[in-house]
Order: sequence, then structure tokens, then C-alpha cells
Amino acid sequence: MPGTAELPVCDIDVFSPAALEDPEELHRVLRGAGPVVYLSRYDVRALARHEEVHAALADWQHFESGSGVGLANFRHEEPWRPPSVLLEADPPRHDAPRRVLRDILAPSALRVLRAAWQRAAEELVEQVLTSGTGEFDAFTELACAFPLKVFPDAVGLGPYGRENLLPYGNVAFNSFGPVNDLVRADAHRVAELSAWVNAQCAREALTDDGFGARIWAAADRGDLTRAQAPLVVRSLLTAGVDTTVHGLAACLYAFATHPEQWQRLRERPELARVAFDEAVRWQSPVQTFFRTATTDVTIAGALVPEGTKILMFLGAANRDPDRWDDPDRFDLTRDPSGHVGFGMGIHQCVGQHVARLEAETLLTALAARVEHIELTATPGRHLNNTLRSWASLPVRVHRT
Ligand code: HEM
Ligand code: OVM
Repeated sequence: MPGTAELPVCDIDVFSPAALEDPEELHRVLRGAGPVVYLSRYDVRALARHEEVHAALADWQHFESGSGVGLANFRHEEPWRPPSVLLEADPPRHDAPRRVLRDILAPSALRVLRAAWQRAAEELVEQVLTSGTGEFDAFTELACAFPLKVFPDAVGLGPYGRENLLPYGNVAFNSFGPVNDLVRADAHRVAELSAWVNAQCAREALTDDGFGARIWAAADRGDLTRAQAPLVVRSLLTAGVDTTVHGLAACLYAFATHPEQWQRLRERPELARVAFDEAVRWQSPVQTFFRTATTDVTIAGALVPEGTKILMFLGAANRDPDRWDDPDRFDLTRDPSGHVGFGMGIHQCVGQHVARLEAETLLTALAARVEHIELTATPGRHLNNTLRSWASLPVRVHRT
């Protein structure tokens, strides 16, 4: 590969089970090696420092998404599904879908959901607290249950097949990595899961009062084409479930392991929002995304040749000691703004207000009812090529 001779080289498989299970040591190695590191295993360059990750994400002119934001280069490889008109598109094609979804998912548009989501959170927490011994799996009972209780209804999905949502997201987030055992394990389900998700994107499959119906109404107005509308619905179903599940799990894990921070939240429940952002910084539920260089471009003096892939380590940037004081500490007194856990620039997470509303309602319902959260066993990780995800979070809670 041209221009790699001068670069620090890392031969670690960054998508190996060991690296995915415990990425922090890898992140230290990558940040320490230099501003641009050559990953020989995948023949790509990588950025792991906050300054370079932030700058590359902000520079869509030189670092495009249209060739795919995974390892696969859409210039040379057939994508596993028609590309996303948001995530995998560049201006000007990105503009119209982005504007439509931005308006539908804006804080002002979500206000009507808050009271119902708050009630749903209170019901769920009451049910978990009264139905057992106070010992339960906070991953399945809270982090999975709550988004699945509120988000599919908000999109306007029908009642059948919702159990496909998490497996489909798992497939989609795995697909940004190499074709490894994680991808092969689900290969037999891809056709069936895709068929279900694609069917839910049709106007007839959606209720007439959800995000999905508003996307179709935008097509009626001519703000989107009729071909784009189902793909924008698909973006919600792909990006909107697993992310919040593992983001909420990150919050619960953070508080279970930082009891003094839980006390702080209980004293000041209005910290729920900053707590969620700090948990997203601290765990980075979405760990990585790629970009592709549109021209020969230099980063910190290192040439990145046109058409080559660059892997951005959001999780490493979010714990860069040159950007954050005591980066490994989960701390509600810090200002986490500037973290890249939701990305940065024109592709920055358009669903972040949805995620924040879920976190805020669930955390305030819990904070009002639970004095302590503690782990009763080591939490289980679920491995995914892109998501820092969970399998279990066994906890004991004490009611107030
Ligand atoms: C984009 C993370 C929740 C929908 C992104 C990106 C990140 C991200 C890092 C940027 C991708 C890039 O730059 O290539 C997260 C995290 C979440 C979350 C950590 C929860 C904790 C959601 C939710 C939705 C959503 C709830 C839908 C309601 C999207 C969409 C994009 C996106 C459609 C593409 C935006 C574009 O390309 O313009 N998200 N997300 N996300 N997210 Fe999220
Ligand atoms: C999409 C999308 C957006 C963000 C993340 C993502 C699977 C997908 O537009 O389909 O991950």
C-alpha cells in the first residue's frame, strides 16, 4: 500500500474476540503509536486520538461515507443491502433525507412523547421492583425491555415480529467489520431478518401517527422520493434499537460500579441527561466507523491515498487523556460535550434526542425508587464488530 512505509504499524486484529471483549488496552496502544496508524491485518489506516478523529469526522469533503462506513469499500464490493440514504450517503444526496429525519426527531417534535414514556418507565421499574426479590438482569429487564416498550410504537410498527429488531441491528452493526465468525454466525438469518424489516418500511405496515407515517408524509410533500421513504424508515429500524439498548446498559453498568455517582443523580435527577452523555462517552456503545478518502489527503503529515479506508476509533477518542481529565472515570461533574460517541459533523446521530429521552425517563424513574444498584456477578458482554454490547447485567437493587 503506498505511503505506509513511514507509518507506525499495528498488526493486532482489532475485530478479534479479545479486542472486542476488552478494547481499552488496544485503544491505548493505538493512541500511543501515533496520530495515524497502519493496521496491517486489514490494510487500512486508523485514527484513535480525539483531535484527529474529531477533525476527520467534521471533514466530509475529504472523508466520505458514500463508499460505506464499514471495512467493505462500496467502490469495489457489493453492499449486503441497498446503502442507507443517510449513513452511507454524501451531500447532496444526504441532504434531503437528513433534513426530513432531523425535523421528525427534533426535541420539539418529541415533546409529545415525554409524558407517555415517563409513565412507561415508571410502570416498567415498578413491575421489576415488585415482581421479584430485587435481584434481576438489568440488561434484559430494563435496558432491552424499555426501548422495546416505547420505540417500536413511536415508529408505528405493527405488533408482530418485533423480536427481529435486535437481531437485525446486530447483523447490521456486525456488517461494518470484516467477514469474521461474528458475521458468519448470523449469515443464515440475514435474508429472513431483512425481509421482515423491509416489509415494515412500507406505508401500509405503519400506523398513521408515528415517525414512519411522518416519513411517508414527507414523500407525499415531495421532500423525499418514494424510493427514499422506505429506506429512511429502515434507518430508524436499523440504528434506533440496539444503540439505545446498549447505551442504557452502559448507564446502568456505570451506576452499578460508581455508587457515589448514583447518589449524586438521586439528589439531582436533572443530571440524568448529562449522565447519559457521560455514559456514552465512557463506554462508546458505537465503537468505530470507517470513512474513505476522496482525494490524497494528509493527516498530521501522513499521506492518506485517495480511495483508501480510514477506521475511526470513537471509543479511543472518547478516552484520550490529551482531551479528557482522568478519562477512565465515569463522572457526572465533568462536561462530556465534545465526545464523539454520537459522531460529529453532518452525520452526527440524528436520533440522539430519542436516545436521550429514553435515558432520561428511565433513569429518573429508577432514581426515584432505587437507593442502591450493585452487581451480583460479572456482567456478560455480547461481541459485535461495532457495538460495545452486553449479554447480561446481574444486579441487586434496594428500594427506597
Ligand atoms: C448516526 C451513535 C441512537 C439513528 C449515528 C452515528 C453514531 C451514532 C456514532 C454517526 C455515524 C457516522 O458518522 O458515520 C448512536 C448512539 C446511540 C444512537 C451511541 C444511542 C446511545 C440512535 C437512535 C436513532 C439513531 C435512537 C433513531 C431514532 C441514527 C441515524 C444515523 C445515526 C439515522 C445516520 C445519520 C446520518 O448519517 O446523517 N448514530 N446512535 N441513532 N444514528 Fe445514531
Ligand atoms: C442507517 C444507519 C444509521 C446509523 C447506524 C446504523 C447499523 C445504520 O441509516 O441505516 O447502523
